[in-house]
Amino acid sequence: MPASGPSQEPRDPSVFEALAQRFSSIFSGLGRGGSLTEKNIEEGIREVRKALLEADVNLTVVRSFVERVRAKAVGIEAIRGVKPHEQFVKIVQDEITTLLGGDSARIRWNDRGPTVIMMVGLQGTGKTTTTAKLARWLKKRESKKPMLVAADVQRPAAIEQLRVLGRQLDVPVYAEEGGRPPKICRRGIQAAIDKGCDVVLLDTAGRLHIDDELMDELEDIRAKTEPQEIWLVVDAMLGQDAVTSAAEFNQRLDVTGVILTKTDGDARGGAALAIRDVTGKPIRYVGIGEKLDQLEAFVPERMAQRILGMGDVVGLVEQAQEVIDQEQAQKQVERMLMDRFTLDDMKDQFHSLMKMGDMRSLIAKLPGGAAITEEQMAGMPQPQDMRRMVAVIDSMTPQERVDPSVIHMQRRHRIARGSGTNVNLVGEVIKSHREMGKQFKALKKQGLMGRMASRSLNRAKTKRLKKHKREGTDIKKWFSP
Ligand SMILES: Nc1nc2c(ncn2[C@@H]2O[C@H](COP(=O)(O)OP(=O)(O)OP(=O)(O)O)[C@@H](O)[C@H]2O)c(=O)[nH]1
Ligand SMILES: [Mg+2]
Repeated sequence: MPASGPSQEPRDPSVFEALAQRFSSIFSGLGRGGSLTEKNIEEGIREVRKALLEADVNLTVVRSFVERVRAKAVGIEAIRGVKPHEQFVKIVQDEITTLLGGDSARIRWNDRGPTVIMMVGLQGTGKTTTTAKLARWLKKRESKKPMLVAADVQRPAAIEQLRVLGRQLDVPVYAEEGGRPPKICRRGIQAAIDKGCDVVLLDTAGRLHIDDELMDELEDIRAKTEPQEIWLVVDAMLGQDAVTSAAEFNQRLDVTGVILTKTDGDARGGAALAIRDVTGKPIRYVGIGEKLDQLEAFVPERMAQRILGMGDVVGLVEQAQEVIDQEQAQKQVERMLMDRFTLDDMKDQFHSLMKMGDMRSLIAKLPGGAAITEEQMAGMPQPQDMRRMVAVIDSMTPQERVDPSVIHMQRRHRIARGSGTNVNLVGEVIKSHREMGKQFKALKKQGLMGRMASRSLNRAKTKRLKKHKREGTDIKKWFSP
Protein backbone atom coordinates (compact mmCIF):
# COMPACT_ATOMS: atom_id res chain seq x y z
CA MET A 1 0.00 0.00 0.00
CA PRO A 2 1.45 3.41 -0.84
CA ALA A 3 2.66 5.41 2.14
CA SER A 4 0.31 8.19 3.13
CA GLY A 5 1.23 11.55 4.57
CA PRO A 6 1.74 12.13 8.27
CA SER A 7 -1.18 12.37 10.75
CA GLN A 8 -3.77 10.96 8.38
CA GLU A 9 -7.20 9.76 9.44
CA PRO A 10 -7.34 5.97 9.79
CA ARG A 11 -7.30 4.77 6.20
CA ASP A 12 -10.40 3.29 4.68
CA PRO A 13 -10.16 -0.15 3.21
CA SER A 14 -8.77 0.84 -0.13
CA VAL A 15 -11.39 -0.99 -2.17
CA PHE A 16 -13.72 1.82 -1.13
CA GLU A 17 -11.30 4.65 -1.70
CA ALA A 18 -11.82 5.03 -5.43
CA LEU A 19 -15.55 4.94 -4.95
CA ALA A 20 -15.36 7.53 -2.19
CA GLN A 21 -13.41 9.85 -4.47
CA ARG A 22 -15.90 9.45 -7.28
CA PHE A 23 -18.84 10.22 -5.06
CA SER A 24 -17.22 13.25 -3.57
CA SER A 25 -16.69 14.77 -7.00
CA ILE A 26 -20.24 13.94 -8.08
CA PHE A 27 -21.68 15.66 -5.05
CA SER A 28 -19.53 18.73 -5.22
CA GLY A 29 -20.50 19.07 -8.88
CA LEU A 30 -24.18 18.96 -7.96
CA GLY A 31 -23.81 21.59 -5.27
CA ARG A 32 -22.24 24.13 -7.55
CA GLY A 33 -25.47 25.34 -9.10
CA GLY A 34 -27.11 25.97 -5.71
CA SER A 35 -30.45 24.54 -6.68
CA LEU A 36 -31.29 21.09 -7.86
CA THR A 37 -33.29 20.92 -11.04
CA GLU A 38 -34.79 17.88 -12.67
CA LYS A 39 -31.98 18.07 -15.15
CA ASN A 40 -29.17 17.92 -12.67
CA ILE A 41 -30.92 15.24 -10.60
CA GLU A 42 -30.80 13.16 -13.77
CA GLU A 43 -27.15 14.09 -14.19
CA GLY A 44 -26.40 13.11 -10.62
CA ILE A 45 -28.16 9.82 -11.04
CA ARG A 46 -26.26 9.11 -14.22
CA GLU A 47 -22.98 9.83 -12.46
CA VAL A 48 -23.88 7.58 -9.55
CA ARG A 49 -24.71 4.84 -12.02
CA LYS A 50 -21.37 5.24 -13.76
CA ALA A 51 -19.48 5.24 -10.47
CA LEU A 52 -21.07 1.98 -9.41
CA LEU A 53 -20.39 0.30 -12.73
CA GLU A 54 -16.79 1.46 -12.64
CA ALA A 55 -16.53 -0.04 -9.17
CA ASP A 56 -17.47 -3.35 -10.79
CA VAL A 57 -20.92 -3.65 -9.29
CA ASN A 58 -23.01 -5.84 -11.53
CA LEU A 59 -25.52 -4.28 -13.83
CA THR A 60 -28.68 -5.75 -12.31
CA VAL A 61 -27.76 -4.44 -8.89
CA VAL A 62 -26.90 -1.02 -10.31
CA ARG A 63 -30.17 -0.80 -12.19
CA SER A 64 -32.39 -1.45 -9.23
CA PHE A 65 -30.26 0.83 -7.06
CA VAL A 66 -30.58 3.71 -9.49
CA GLU A 67 -34.33 3.20 -9.75
CA ARG A 68 -34.72 3.44 -6.00
CA VAL A 69 -32.66 6.63 -5.85
CA ARG A 70 -34.60 8.17 -8.70
CA ALA A 71 -37.97 7.36 -7.12
CA LYS A 72 -36.93 9.13 -3.94
CA ALA A 73 -35.14 12.04 -5.60
CA VAL A 74 -38.21 12.99 -7.61
CA GLY A 75 -40.01 13.69 -4.37
CA ILE A 76 -37.41 16.06 -2.99
CA GLU A 77 -39.15 19.04 -1.46
CA ALA A 78 -37.48 22.16 -0.22
CA ILE A 79 -36.50 21.95 3.43
CA ARG A 80 -35.49 25.25 4.94
CA GLY A 81 -31.76 25.47 5.59
CA VAL A 82 -30.95 22.46 3.46
CA LYS A 83 -29.89 22.56 -0.13
CA PRO A 84 -31.62 20.09 -2.43
CA HIS A 85 -28.34 18.51 -3.50
CA GLU A 86 -27.64 17.80 0.16
CA GLN A 87 -30.90 15.91 0.33
CA PHE A 88 -29.82 14.00 -2.73
CA VAL A 89 -26.64 12.99 -0.90
CA LYS A 90 -28.72 11.66 1.95
CA ILE A 91 -30.91 9.66 -0.38
CA VAL A 92 -27.87 8.08 -2.00
CA GLN A 93 -26.31 7.35 1.36
CA ASP A 94 -29.48 5.76 2.73
CA GLU A 95 -29.71 3.57 -0.34
CA ILE A 96 -26.06 2.55 -0.09
CA THR A 97 -26.68 1.62 3.54
CA THR A 98 -29.66 -0.51 2.51
CA LEU A 99 -27.63 -2.07 -0.28
CA LEU A 100 -24.91 -2.98 2.20
CA GLY A 101 -27.41 -4.64 4.47
CA GLY A 102 -29.20 -2.06 6.63
CA ASP A 103 -28.70 -2.86 10.29
CA SER A 104 -25.59 -4.75 11.25
CA ALA A 105 -26.20 -8.38 12.16
CA ARG A 106 -25.46 -9.87 15.57
CA ILE A 107 -23.91 -13.24 16.33
CA ARG A 108 -26.48 -15.92 17.24
CA TRP A 109 -25.01 -17.19 20.47
CA ASN A 110 -25.85 -20.71 21.54
CA ASP A 111 -27.18 -20.63 25.08
CA ARG A 112 -27.11 -24.41 25.55
CA GLY A 113 -23.47 -25.09 24.76
CA PRO A 114 -20.56 -23.67 22.85
CA THR A 115 -21.43 -21.45 19.90
CA VAL A 116 -20.18 -23.14 16.74
CA ILE A 117 -18.98 -20.96 13.87
CA MET A 118 -18.13 -22.75 10.64
CA MET A 119 -15.79 -21.00 8.23
CA VAL A 120 -16.11 -21.88 4.55
CA GLY A 121 -14.75 -20.57 1.29
CA LEU A 122 -12.57 -21.17 -1.74
CA GLN A 123 -8.84 -21.87 -1.49
CA GLY A 124 -6.64 -19.02 -0.41
CA THR A 125 -9.44 -16.59 0.35
CA GLY A 126 -8.22 -16.15 3.92
CA LYS A 127 -10.26 -18.66 5.94
CA THR A 128 -7.49 -19.69 8.29
CA THR A 129 -6.19 -16.17 8.83
CA THR A 130 -9.72 -14.88 9.42
CA THR A 131 -10.51 -17.74 11.80
CA ALA A 132 -7.57 -16.62 13.91
CA LYS A 133 -8.54 -12.95 13.64
CA LEU A 134 -12.04 -13.84 14.84
CA ALA A 135 -10.69 -15.83 17.77
CA ARG A 136 -8.72 -12.77 18.79
CA TRP A 137 -11.75 -10.52 18.30
CA LEU A 138 -14.09 -12.75 20.30
CA LYS A 139 -11.57 -13.06 23.10
CA LYS A 140 -10.86 -9.35 23.32
CA ARG A 141 -14.20 -7.76 22.51
CA GLU A 142 -16.73 -10.36 23.62
CA SER A 143 -14.74 -11.88 26.49
CA LYS A 144 -15.25 -15.33 25.01
CA LYS A 145 -13.06 -18.41 25.34
CA PRO A 146 -12.65 -19.61 21.76
CA MET A 147 -11.18 -22.83 20.46
CA LEU A 148 -9.91 -23.38 16.92
CA VAL A 149 -10.58 -26.68 15.18
CA ALA A 150 -8.45 -27.73 12.21
CA ALA A 151 -10.96 -29.25 9.80
CA ASP A 152 -8.62 -28.96 6.86
CA VAL A 153 -6.92 -32.26 6.10
CA GLN A 154 -6.31 -31.35 2.46
CA ARG A 155 -3.10 -29.51 3.06
CA PRO A 156 -0.54 -31.07 5.41
CA ALA A 157 0.72 -27.64 6.42
CA ALA A 158 -2.77 -26.42 7.32
CA ILE A 159 -2.74 -27.89 10.81
CA GLU A 160 0.62 -26.38 11.58
CA GLN A 161 -0.54 -22.99 10.28
CA LEU A 162 -3.49 -23.03 12.68
CA ARG A 163 -1.32 -24.20 15.59
CA VAL A 164 1.10 -21.34 15.06
CA LEU A 165 -1.75 -18.84 15.03
CA GLY A 166 -3.28 -20.42 18.15
CA ARG A 167 0.02 -20.10 20.00
CA GLN A 168 0.30 -16.45 18.97
CA LEU A 169 -3.14 -15.73 20.40
CA ASP A 170 -2.94 -18.11 23.31
CA VAL A 171 -6.04 -19.90 22.05
CA PRO A 172 -6.31 -23.73 22.14
CA VAL A 173 -6.29 -25.59 18.85
CA TYR A 174 -7.90 -29.01 18.33
CA ALA A 175 -6.39 -31.08 15.52
CA GLU A 176 -6.06 -34.71 14.47
CA GLU A 177 -3.58 -36.09 12.01
CA GLY A 178 -5.68 -37.89 9.38
CA GLY A 179 -9.32 -38.83 9.77
CA ARG A 180 -12.50 -37.33 8.33
CA PRO A 181 -13.28 -33.64 8.96
CA PRO A 182 -16.92 -34.08 10.12
CA LYS A 183 -15.80 -36.44 12.90
CA ILE A 184 -12.83 -34.22 13.76
CA CYS A 185 -15.21 -31.29 14.16
CA ARG A 186 -17.54 -33.25 16.45
CA ARG A 187 -14.67 -34.32 18.64
CA GLY A 188 -13.34 -30.75 18.53
CA ILE A 189 -16.61 -29.46 19.96
CA GLN A 190 -16.47 -32.07 22.71
CA ALA A 191 -12.88 -31.01 23.46
CA ALA A 192 -14.07 -27.39 23.70
CA ILE A 193 -16.78 -28.39 26.19
CA ASP A 194 -14.22 -30.31 28.26
CA LYS A 195 -11.90 -27.32 28.30
CA GLY A 196 -14.69 -24.86 29.16
CA CYS A 197 -14.48 -23.01 25.84
CA ASP A 198 -17.65 -21.24 24.72
CA VAL A 199 -16.99 -20.62 21.03
CA VAL A 200 -15.69 -23.15 18.50
CA LEU A 201 -14.33 -21.93 15.18
CA LEU A 202 -14.17 -24.63 12.50
CA ASP A 203 -11.47 -23.90 9.90
CA THR A 204 -12.50 -25.99 6.90
CA ALA A 205 -10.52 -26.82 3.76
CA GLY A 206 -10.69 -24.76 0.61
CA ARG A 207 -10.85 -25.90 -3.00
CA LEU A 208 -9.92 -24.13 -6.17
CA HIS A 209 -13.44 -24.48 -7.48
CA ILE A 210 -16.77 -25.27 -6.00
CA ASP A 211 -17.19 -29.00 -6.53
CA ASP A 212 -19.53 -31.65 -5.18
CA GLU A 213 -16.86 -33.30 -3.11
CA LEU A 214 -16.20 -30.10 -1.20
CA MET A 215 -19.86 -29.28 -0.80
CA ASP A 216 -20.72 -32.80 0.37
CA GLU A 217 -18.00 -32.60 2.98
CA LEU A 218 -19.16 -29.17 4.16
CA GLU A 219 -22.78 -30.31 4.30
CA ASP A 220 -21.68 -33.30 6.34
CA ILE A 221 -19.78 -31.05 8.77
CA ARG A 222 -22.80 -28.82 9.07
CA ALA A 223 -25.08 -31.80 9.79
CA LYS A 224 -22.75 -33.17 12.46
CA THR A 225 -21.99 -29.89 14.24
CA GLU A 226 -25.19 -27.86 13.80
CA PRO A 227 -23.34 -24.54 13.72
CA GLN A 228 -25.05 -21.33 14.84
CA GLU A 229 -23.18 -19.42 12.17
CA ILE A 230 -21.74 -20.39 8.79
CA TRP A 231 -19.54 -17.62 7.55
CA LEU A 232 -18.39 -17.55 3.96
CA VAL A 233 -14.96 -16.04 3.46
CA VAL A 234 -14.77 -14.14 0.19
CA ASP A 235 -11.73 -12.50 -1.37
CA ALA A 236 -12.52 -8.92 -2.42
CA MET A 237 -9.73 -9.08 -4.99
CA LEU A 238 -11.82 -11.50 -7.05
CA GLY A 239 -14.38 -8.80 -7.88
CA GLN A 240 -17.49 -10.12 -9.56
CA ASP A 241 -16.18 -13.70 -9.34
CA ALA A 242 -16.31 -13.30 -5.60
CA VAL A 243 -19.97 -12.41 -5.85
CA THR A 244 -20.73 -15.34 -8.15
CA SER A 245 -19.00 -17.88 -5.92
CA ALA A 246 -20.68 -16.40 -2.86
CA ALA A 247 -24.04 -16.96 -4.51
CA GLU A 248 -23.16 -20.60 -5.27
CA PHE A 249 -21.87 -21.33 -1.78
CA ASN A 250 -24.93 -19.76 -0.30
CA GLN A 251 -27.23 -21.82 -2.44
CA ARG A 252 -25.72 -25.06 -1.19
CA LEU A 253 -24.99 -24.17 2.42
CA ASP A 254 -27.37 -21.35 3.27
CA VAL A 255 -24.60 -19.38 4.97
CA THR A 256 -25.46 -16.88 7.71
CA GLY A 257 -22.99 -14.21 6.73
CA VAL A 258 -20.06 -13.20 4.59
CA ILE A 259 -16.58 -12.05 5.53
CA LEU A 260 -14.87 -10.00 2.89
CA THR A 261 -11.08 -10.26 3.04
CA LYS A 262 -8.26 -8.32 1.40
CA THR A 263 -10.22 -5.09 1.21
CA ASP A 264 -6.83 -3.41 1.67
CA GLY A 265 -5.91 -4.52 -1.85
CA ASP A 266 -6.44 -2.56 -5.01
CA ALA A 267 -9.65 -4.26 -6.10
CA ARG A 268 -12.64 -2.10 -6.86
CA GLY A 269 -15.43 -1.96 -4.29
CA GLY A 270 -18.06 -3.72 -6.37
CA ALA A 271 -17.97 -7.03 -4.52
CA ALA A 272 -18.66 -5.34 -1.23
CA LEU A 273 -21.57 -3.42 -2.67
CA ALA A 274 -23.22 -6.30 -4.49
CA ILE A 275 -22.82 -9.26 -2.12
CA ARG A 276 -25.77 -8.48 0.08
CA ASP A 277 -28.03 -7.81 -2.86
CA VAL A 278 -27.04 -10.95 -4.74
CA THR A 279 -26.88 -13.44 -1.85
CA GLY A 280 -29.30 -11.82 0.57
CA LYS A 281 -26.69 -12.42 3.27
CA PRO A 282 -25.00 -9.62 5.21
CA ILE A 283 -21.30 -8.89 5.27
CA ARG A 284 -20.31 -9.38 8.90
CA TYR A 285 -16.62 -8.47 8.95
CA VAL A 286 -13.98 -7.20 6.59
CA GLY A 287 -10.32 -8.14 6.55
CA ILE A 288 -8.12 -5.10 6.10
CA GLY A 289 -4.64 -6.63 6.16
CA GLU A 290 -2.63 -9.74 6.92
CA LYS A 291 -2.08 -9.05 10.62
CA LEU A 292 -4.33 -10.63 13.20
CA ASP A 293 -5.75 -7.34 14.43
CA GLN A 294 -6.69 -6.29 10.92
CA LEU A 295 -10.33 -7.25 11.09
CA GLU A 296 -13.26 -4.87 11.30
CA ALA A 297 -16.90 -5.40 12.11
CA PHE A 298 -18.91 -4.40 9.09
CA VAL A 299 -21.46 -1.73 9.93
CA PRO A 300 -23.40 -0.84 6.76
CA GLU A 301 -24.29 2.66 7.87
CA ARG A 302 -20.74 3.49 8.84
CA MET A 303 -19.37 2.02 5.65
CA ALA A 304 -21.86 4.00 3.56
CA GLN A 305 -20.75 7.13 5.37
CA ARG A 306 -17.15 6.38 4.60
CA ILE A 307 -17.85 5.60 0.99
CA LEU A 308 -19.75 8.82 0.50
CA GLY A 309 -17.65 10.87 2.86
CA MET A 310 -20.55 13.25 3.45
CA GLY A 311 -21.37 12.62 7.09
CA ASP A 312 -21.86 16.30 7.93
CA VAL A 313 -24.30 16.92 5.13
CA VAL A 314 -26.42 13.92 6.01
CA GLY A 315 -26.50 14.88 9.67
CA LEU A 316 -27.65 18.35 8.68
CA VAL A 317 -30.52 17.02 6.59
CA GLU A 318 -31.65 14.73 9.39
CA GLN A 319 -31.58 17.59 11.85
CA ALA A 320 -33.57 19.87 9.58
CA GLN A 321 -36.21 17.20 9.09
CA GLU A 322 -36.52 16.81 12.81
CA VAL A 323 -36.90 20.55 13.35
CA ILE A 324 -39.75 20.63 10.87
CA ASP A 325 -41.56 17.79 12.63
CA GLN A 326 -41.06 19.59 15.87
CA GLU A 327 -42.29 22.95 14.62
CA GLN A 328 -45.47 21.40 13.27
CA ALA A 329 -46.06 19.61 16.52
CA GLN A 330 -45.52 22.77 18.50
CA LYS A 331 -48.02 24.72 16.45
CA GLN A 332 -50.65 22.13 17.27
CA VAL A 333 -49.70 22.04 20.90
CA GLU A 334 -50.04 25.76 21.03
CA ARG A 335 -53.61 25.60 19.77
CA MET A 336 -54.52 22.87 22.19
CA LEU A 337 -53.06 24.92 24.97
CA MET A 338 -55.36 27.74 24.09
CA ASP A 339 -58.29 25.43 24.82
CA ARG A 340 -59.50 25.72 21.29
CA PHE A 341 -58.98 22.17 20.25
CA THR A 342 -61.73 21.79 17.67
CA LEU A 343 -62.57 18.84 15.48
CA ASP A 344 -60.80 20.70 12.66
CA ASP A 345 -57.66 20.67 14.77
CA MET A 346 -58.16 17.00 15.36
CA LYS A 347 -58.45 16.46 11.63
CA ASP A 348 -55.28 18.45 10.95
CA GLN A 349 -53.60 16.42 13.55
CA PHE A 350 -54.74 13.15 12.02
CA HIS A 351 -53.37 14.31 8.71
CA SER A 352 -49.97 15.06 10.06
CA LEU A 353 -50.00 11.96 12.22
CA MET A 354 -50.79 9.83 9.23
CA LYS A 355 -47.74 11.39 7.63
CA MET A 356 -45.50 11.26 10.65
CA GLY A 357 -46.34 8.01 12.40
CA ASP A 358 -48.20 7.55 15.62
CA MET A 359 -48.94 9.94 18.43
CA ARG A 360 -46.37 8.25 20.60
CA SER A 361 -43.44 9.13 18.40
CA LEU A 362 -44.77 12.63 17.86
CA ILE A 363 -45.04 13.36 21.56
CA ALA A 364 -41.73 11.65 22.21
CA LYS A 365 -40.09 14.18 19.90
CA LEU A 366 -41.24 17.09 22.01
CA PRO A 367 -39.16 18.33 24.92
CA GLY A 368 -40.18 16.32 27.97
CA GLY A 369 -42.32 14.06 25.81
CA ALA A 370 -40.47 10.94 26.83
CA ALA A 371 -42.04 11.25 30.28
CA ILE A 372 -45.58 10.58 29.04
CA THR A 373 -46.89 7.26 30.30
CA GLU A 374 -48.44 4.43 28.29
CA GLU A 375 -51.68 4.95 30.16
CA GLN A 376 -51.90 8.57 29.12
CA MET A 377 -51.36 7.48 25.54
CA ALA A 378 -54.07 4.83 25.56
CA GLY A 379 -56.85 7.24 24.55
CA MET A 380 -55.07 8.31 21.39
CA PRO A 381 -56.52 6.82 18.20
CA GLN A 382 -54.43 4.59 15.95
CA PRO A 383 -53.30 5.77 12.50
CA GLN A 384 -55.32 3.07 10.73
CA ASP A 385 -58.58 4.44 12.18
CA MET A 386 -57.75 8.02 11.33
CA ARG A 387 -58.66 8.00 7.67
CA ARG A 388 -62.28 7.05 8.36
CA MET A 389 -62.44 9.48 11.25
CA VAL A 390 -61.33 12.27 8.95
CA ALA A 391 -64.20 11.39 6.59
CA VAL A 392 -66.61 11.73 9.50
CA ILE A 393 -65.26 15.16 10.42
CA ASP A 394 -65.49 16.24 6.78
CA SER A 395 -69.22 15.58 6.86
CA MET A 396 -69.81 17.88 9.81
CA THR A 397 -70.85 21.51 9.54
CA PRO A 398 -68.38 24.19 10.65
CA GLN A 399 -70.47 24.80 13.74
CA GLU A 400 -70.46 21.11 14.66
CA ARG A 401 -66.70 20.99 14.35
CA VAL A 402 -66.21 23.82 16.81
CA ASP A 403 -68.90 22.66 19.21
CA PRO A 404 -69.62 18.93 18.93
CA SER A 405 -72.08 19.11 21.83
CA VAL A 406 -74.76 20.13 19.30
CA ILE A 407 -74.49 16.79 17.50
CA HIS A 408 -77.56 14.85 18.57
CA MET A 409 -78.84 11.58 17.19
CA GLN A 410 -80.42 12.97 14.04
CA ARG A 411 -77.26 14.81 13.14
CA ARG A 412 -75.20 11.68 13.82
CA HIS A 413 -77.27 9.80 11.25
CA ARG A 414 -76.77 12.57 8.73
CA ILE A 415 -73.00 12.64 9.30
CA ALA A 416 -72.76 8.86 9.07
CA ARG A 417 -74.62 8.88 5.76
CA GLY A 418 -72.54 11.74 4.41
CA SER A 419 -69.24 10.08 5.30
CA GLY A 420 -70.22 6.59 4.22
CA THR A 421 -69.60 5.32 7.75
CA ASN A 422 -71.95 4.48 10.60
CA VAL A 423 -73.46 6.11 13.66
CA ASN A 424 -71.12 4.24 15.97
CA LEU A 425 -68.07 5.68 14.29
CA VAL A 426 -69.51 9.19 14.49
CA GLY A 427 -69.94 8.58 18.21
CA GLU A 428 -66.38 7.31 18.38
CA VAL A 429 -65.03 10.45 16.73
CA ILE A 430 -66.85 12.70 19.17
CA LYS A 431 -65.67 10.59 22.06
CA SER A 432 -62.07 10.57 20.78
CA HIS A 433 -62.16 14.31 20.46
CA ARG A 434 -63.38 14.59 24.04
CA GLU A 435 -60.78 12.07 25.25
CA MET A 436 -57.96 13.83 23.47
CA GLY A 437 -59.07 17.12 24.93
CA LYS A 438 -58.97 15.53 28.38
CA GLN A 439 -55.54 14.06 27.78
CA PHE A 440 -54.20 17.42 26.76
CA LYS A 441 -55.67 19.00 29.85
CA ALA A 442 -53.99 16.34 31.99
CA LEU A 443 -50.68 16.97 30.27
CA LYS A 444 -51.18 20.65 30.81
CA LYS A 445 -51.58 20.07 34.53
CA GLN A 446 -48.23 18.33 34.61
CA GLY A 447 -46.70 21.48 33.25
CA LEU A 448 -45.46 19.69 30.17
CA MET A 449 -47.67 21.61 27.79
CA GLY A 450 -46.59 24.79 29.45
CA ARG A 451 -42.99 24.06 28.79
CA MET A 452 -43.65 23.08 25.23
CA ALA A 453 -45.85 26.05 24.63
CA SER A 454 -43.48 28.55 26.13
CA ARG A 455 -41.13 27.74 23.29
CA SER A 456 -43.72 28.35 20.63
CA LEU A 457 -44.97 31.40 22.40
CA ASN A 458 -41.54 32.93 22.41
CA ARG A 459 -41.93 33.18 18.72
CA ALA A 460 -45.60 33.91 18.26
CA LYS A 461 -46.36 35.17 21.68
CA THR A 462 -47.73 38.72 21.91
CA LYS A 463 -50.77 38.36 19.72
CA ARG A 464 -52.20 35.35 21.45
CA LEU A 465 -51.29 36.50 24.92
CA LYS A 466 -53.16 39.73 24.31
CA LYS A 467 -56.16 37.81 23.12
CA HIS A 468 -56.22 35.73 26.24
CA LYS A 469 -55.85 38.77 28.42
CA ARG A 470 -58.85 40.20 26.62
CA GLU A 471 -60.83 37.05 27.27
CA GLY A 472 -59.65 36.87 30.86
CA THR A 473 -57.97 33.46 30.62
CA ASP A 474 -55.36 32.98 33.27
CA ILE A 475 -52.62 31.63 31.09
CA LYS A 476 -49.75 32.38 33.46
CA LYS A 477 -50.57 29.55 35.83
CA TRP A 478 -49.65 27.06 33.09
CA PHE A 479 -46.13 28.30 32.99
CA SER A 480 -45.49 28.37 36.72
CA PRO A 481 -42.93 25.75 37.73
N1 LIG B 1 -3.78 -8.24 2.47
C1 LIG B 1 -4.53 -9.16 3.06
N2 LIG B 1 -4.17 -10.43 3.02
C2 LIG B 1 -4.95 -11.36 3.63
C3 LIG B 1 -6.15 -10.98 4.30
N3 LIG B 1 -6.70 -12.11 4.78
C4 LIG B 1 -5.89 -13.13 4.44
N4 LIG B 1 -4.83 -12.69 3.74
C5 LIG B 1 -3.74 -13.45 3.16
O1 LIG B 1 -4.24 -14.39 2.23
C6 LIG B 1 -3.41 -15.54 2.16
C7 LIG B 1 -4.24 -16.80 2.31
O2 LIG B 1 -4.76 -16.84 3.61
P1 LIG B 1 -5.24 -18.17 4.34
O3 LIG B 1 -5.86 -17.76 5.62
O4 LIG B 1 -4.17 -19.19 4.41
O5 LIG B 1 -6.34 -18.66 3.32
P2 LIG B 1 -7.24 -19.98 3.38
O6 LIG B 1 -8.56 -19.63 2.85
O7 LIG B 1 -7.19 -20.58 4.72
O8 LIG B 1 -6.49 -20.89 2.35
P3 LIG B 1 -6.66 -22.49 2.18
O9 LIG B 1 -6.66 -23.08 3.53
O10 LIG B 1 -5.47 -22.92 1.37
O11 LIG B 1 -7.92 -22.69 1.44
C8 LIG B 1 -2.38 -15.36 3.25
O12 LIG B 1 -1.20 -14.89 2.69
C9 LIG B 1 -3.00 -14.29 4.16
O13 LIG B 1 -2.02 -13.54 4.83
C10 LIG B 1 -6.50 -9.60 4.31
O14 LIG B 1 -7.54 -9.17 4.84
N5 LIG B 1 -5.67 -8.74 3.68
MG1 LIG C 1 -6.72 -22.46 5.36
